[in-house]
Amino acid sequence: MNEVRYSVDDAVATVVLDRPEAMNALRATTKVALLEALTSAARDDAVRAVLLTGAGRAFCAGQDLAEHAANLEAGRGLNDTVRAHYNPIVRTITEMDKPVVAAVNGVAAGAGAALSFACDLRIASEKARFAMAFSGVALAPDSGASWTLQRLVGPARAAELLLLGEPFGADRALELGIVSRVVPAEELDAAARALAVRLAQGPTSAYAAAKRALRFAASSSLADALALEADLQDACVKTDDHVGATRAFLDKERPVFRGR
Ligand code: T3D
Repeated sequence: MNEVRYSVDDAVATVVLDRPEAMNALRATTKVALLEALTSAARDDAVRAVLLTGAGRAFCAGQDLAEHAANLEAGRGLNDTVRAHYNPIVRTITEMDKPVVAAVNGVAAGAGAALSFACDLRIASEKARFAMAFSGVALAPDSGASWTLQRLVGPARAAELLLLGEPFGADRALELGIVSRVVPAEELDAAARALAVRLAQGPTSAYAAAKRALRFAASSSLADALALEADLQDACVKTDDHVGATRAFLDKERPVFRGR
């Protein structure tokens, strides 16, 4: 049973949620496999960008509610799921030193939507739909949705989306700034892959620094953010990519980034 497919090509790790018969809903085995795949991508120096998508007509329908109901009936501690699975998955995506692209091919609901929000960039098929389904099943937002969504759309809209839970389509997601691009369904794979390959050919250390700076600045003072930027810049100016790109600019050539 392979609920998550993982492959590496052109320095891009592709992670595919693969339970199309259940809209790629996340049961425990799926979440374990997803964390394993993301951890492999984070640790592999040959990987310079990650692409996350879903098989079939869904991106991810969030928590598997059939398994969840069985757990409720068995009286098992539910918070284990959030702490043991969702939190490490989201932290692995946000804290890895390489860009992560979500190719949102279909419906993204609850924790599935939150997974896409944790990624650095989102590109959507015109068939994508988002549903902050947590309140519909009387649950609090998890998987970082309370943190990521308000940074994407602002606190007022995040409150509206999370409290009312009304689904919205790709065009609305584009208007809200949740996705950066919407493409016809048949073009999504190629467009998302091209974006991931472009990132994989970019200045990996500078991308890592940008991710760290953005994450830190989200909850720090300007003074602290300036201090971290200075430290990160100290590290970036020492990279071969920076030295080479500066030389290339002066020589009127295209830079080649090797990710070191
Ligand atoms: O402690 C904890 O674990 C809490 C953590 C919670 C995190 C969360 O993610 S809470 C939110 C959980 N997700 C939802 O509430 C979404 C439930 N699903 C839906 O609302 C709809 O299915 C969709 C909007 C996603 C898609 O609608 P539609 O009409 O396109 O498809 P459908 O017919 O509803 O679903 C197709 C099949 O997928 C269906 O199975 P069947 O009848 O063909 O055998 C459906 O049951 C299954 N499916 C969809 N979502 C889930 C699911 N099965 C299990 N869990 C799901 N989340």
